[in-house]
Amino acid sequence: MSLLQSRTNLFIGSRSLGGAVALALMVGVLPANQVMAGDPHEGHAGDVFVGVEEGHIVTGLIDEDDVEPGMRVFESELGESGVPGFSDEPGWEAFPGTFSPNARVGWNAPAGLTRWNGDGFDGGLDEDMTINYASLSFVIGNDPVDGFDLAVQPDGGLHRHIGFFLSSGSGDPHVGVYLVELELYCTDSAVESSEHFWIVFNNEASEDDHEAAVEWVEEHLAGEEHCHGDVNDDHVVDINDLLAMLGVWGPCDECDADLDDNGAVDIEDLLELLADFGDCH
Ligand SMILES: [Ca+2]
Ligand SMILES: [Ca+2]
Repeated sequence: MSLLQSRTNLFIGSRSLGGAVALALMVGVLPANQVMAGDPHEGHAGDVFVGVEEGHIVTGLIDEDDVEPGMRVFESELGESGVPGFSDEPGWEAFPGTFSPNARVGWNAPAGLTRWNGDGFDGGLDEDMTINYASLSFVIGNDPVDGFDLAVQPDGGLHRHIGFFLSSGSGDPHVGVYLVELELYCTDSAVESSEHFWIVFNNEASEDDHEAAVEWVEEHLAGEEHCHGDVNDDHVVDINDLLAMLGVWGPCDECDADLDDNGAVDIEDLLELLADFGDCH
């Protein structure tokens, strides 16, 4: 589906204020970050860290004031801002001095859009993901596509929120978890593109489905070892996870500490936690 068709479908479907805002975003009337509430200098947690190491762009996760390096799987909730199918999260942040001041940094999609089927991801969808910033946009359908680039700040840093908008050529997009594969490139020939990385978008499916899809991507695409023993999800298995597990010992419905999902927190889960003890991703 072409962008023009997307816009037309969107226009026809825009009965709400949300739709009108989405339309304004699509046609570039409003920069995405102007629509979002809040101070753009706050709330960077959850943004994608963009750095350069040994001549390559690398990604990480901005976590409060810290950077978790090497992360290649990110999460986003479509519709969270009130506009169905839309999100401008995660944002993108490079610290001052990362790039030369005249450089531009951009996004390509080396794979088509896919959707979680409970056991992997299916392509060949009716849905498209439109990615835009002001008047720039590209559409991820069933095939790889080149995107657009933005100028870095005069200090060589970057902080932008680009828009992601899920639409369908045949009515409303399906509820589900959608996978977008991206790479970052730089117009400075001394800086090579990033490895591929992924954003796992939840379009009104359950948190459990979203989480399962994220874990699958981490294990099967990003090659990360997932720590089941990391009960509190802080990327280390330690005494806090053990205490959290002991605190819910016994029969337990959908507990994080029920590592093997058998409806009870018991010795099997404890052994699995102990086997994972230490740092992990
Ligand atoms: Ca932990
Ligand atoms: Ca169990």
